[in-house]
Amino acid sequence: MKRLFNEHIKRNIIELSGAWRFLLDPDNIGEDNGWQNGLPDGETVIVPSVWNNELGHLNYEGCGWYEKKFITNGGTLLLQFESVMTTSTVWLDGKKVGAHYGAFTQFEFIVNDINCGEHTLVVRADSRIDKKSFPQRYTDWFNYGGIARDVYAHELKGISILTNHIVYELSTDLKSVTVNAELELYNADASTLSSPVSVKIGEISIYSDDITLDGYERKTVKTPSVTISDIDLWDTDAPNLYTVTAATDTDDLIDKIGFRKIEVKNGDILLNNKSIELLGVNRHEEHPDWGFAFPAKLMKKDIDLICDMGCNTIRGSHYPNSKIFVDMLDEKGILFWSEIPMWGCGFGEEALKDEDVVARGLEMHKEMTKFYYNHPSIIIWGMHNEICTPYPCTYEISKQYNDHLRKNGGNRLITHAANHSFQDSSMEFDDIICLNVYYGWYGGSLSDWDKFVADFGEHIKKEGWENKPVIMSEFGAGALAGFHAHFDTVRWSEEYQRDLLEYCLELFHKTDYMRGTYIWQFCNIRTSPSMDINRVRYFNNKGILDEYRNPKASYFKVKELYHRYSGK
Ligand code: ADA
Repeated sequence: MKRLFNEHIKRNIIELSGAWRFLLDPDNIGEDNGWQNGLPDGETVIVPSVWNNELGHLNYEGCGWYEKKFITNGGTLLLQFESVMTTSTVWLDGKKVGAHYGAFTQFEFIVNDINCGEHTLVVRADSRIDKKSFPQRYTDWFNYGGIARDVYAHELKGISILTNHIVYELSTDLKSVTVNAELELYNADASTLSSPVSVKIGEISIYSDDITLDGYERKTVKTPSVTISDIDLWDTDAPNLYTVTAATDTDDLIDKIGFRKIEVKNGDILLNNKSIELLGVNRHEEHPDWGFAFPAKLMKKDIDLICDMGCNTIRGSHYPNSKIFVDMLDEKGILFWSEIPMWGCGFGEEALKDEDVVARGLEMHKEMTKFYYNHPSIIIWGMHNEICTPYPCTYEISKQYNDHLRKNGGNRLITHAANHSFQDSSMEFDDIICLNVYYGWYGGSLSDWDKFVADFGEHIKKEGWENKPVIMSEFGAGALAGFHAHFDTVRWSEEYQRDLLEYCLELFHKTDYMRGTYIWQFCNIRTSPSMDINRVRYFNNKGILDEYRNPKASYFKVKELYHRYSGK
């Protein structure tokens, strides 16, 4: 996995990113013609990448085949894919090893008895959309296809460590922590093996014991709780991280953890017992020249810009972001909202009632909580975005997703981004209520905001939700970079966007029951041709910066206001 640090010292990792042979398959004939044994033809492409950035393939939706030859010492291999868009099927030496659905979460396949020498890995990525797709056709980002994040082959030896979740609870005074590990172990050998297993946090051992597993046995081990005193908290101003090392005699898994407490109390949000106002932006992990195959160097640049604006949080709208990006947030002390790509305006009632579709969302939540569990920066799990909550079936969807996130998501707040503010029974499940509202852009005018804020304040009292802090999770306006005019005349001008954001931020900041804002959006993004609503240039132009990260007038206004609100 591409991280800010090495996840393994003992384990041998073969990085498979780089040159792959590639061949488009618009008629999906590849499997019938044996391409899983190796491509008959093709060009060299560099992975990670999306084919839509290649000349002539901008709007291609369909199958694309990738082939990579690599040499290994053999034994048991764990094939790790950080993101393939969107349906992927994987073969090794012509033998199918597995398939996966979902564009934004990693997946892994374990294969045993591999000979030492050269092998052929083949992947079919399929970006087609149908009635059971997740998200659906109508979605406000571009439907890219390809191997969008990195690929690795791990050589597993003996008793191996697949995941290690550090479960903890801070003391009331936040000076000590009670902690245990939840390890997923796997015996990569055909024969029964025993090994010592240890877990250390920093230099402190929290577990050491022997374990015996049958051949190819997989087992979850929950270690006993121990208490560590005099810990250094993870906070936005002091993001202290601890290195966690889990090891057996033949394998290891290294991660980072930060101890922090996030909670809601009496309508406020508390980080480490201190009230915090969330000053944020919505950000897509997208760039017109890389699509969703977003390079780590640009992630740093985006974070620097977001910090320059005075933000303390980012919403990863609308899908799990690259782990290395979340590592960067852990290191910088930036708070993060992570969610699955349930872009609700595209899900009609038929889709929301389709068990396969709802199950796909639950699987994505399971993958998200499994692979992002230890990141201290993630303080919010988003169940979904703008699903049509007046449909009765959405309550059950929210209940299902909320149950999973509560049981398996660690110390985080749970919410969903709502665009039916006064008709949303799913808010019952939320720790914080989050509203997507666009007065002044999709209808209405700035003066409508004041009445909305007053009415919603009454609504939460009527529903008995006064203890739930409210966040404005989306609001904004489009602006064409370089297009200037006076505010009260011209939509699409930078000044119109700037003044709308100023009006909103000042109103929300002074509203007692509101505890945060996520502006829509950090920068312009390429969007889908299916978006038939005012997407000039086929871009969503509501960025505070343009798609090349050049600032619009709004950038400087947001920077002025967010720094004033935080006093930093
Ligand atoms: C919705 C949606 C965003 C974006 C926004 C817009 O709130 O959640 O992804 O599409 O509207 O720009 O209209």
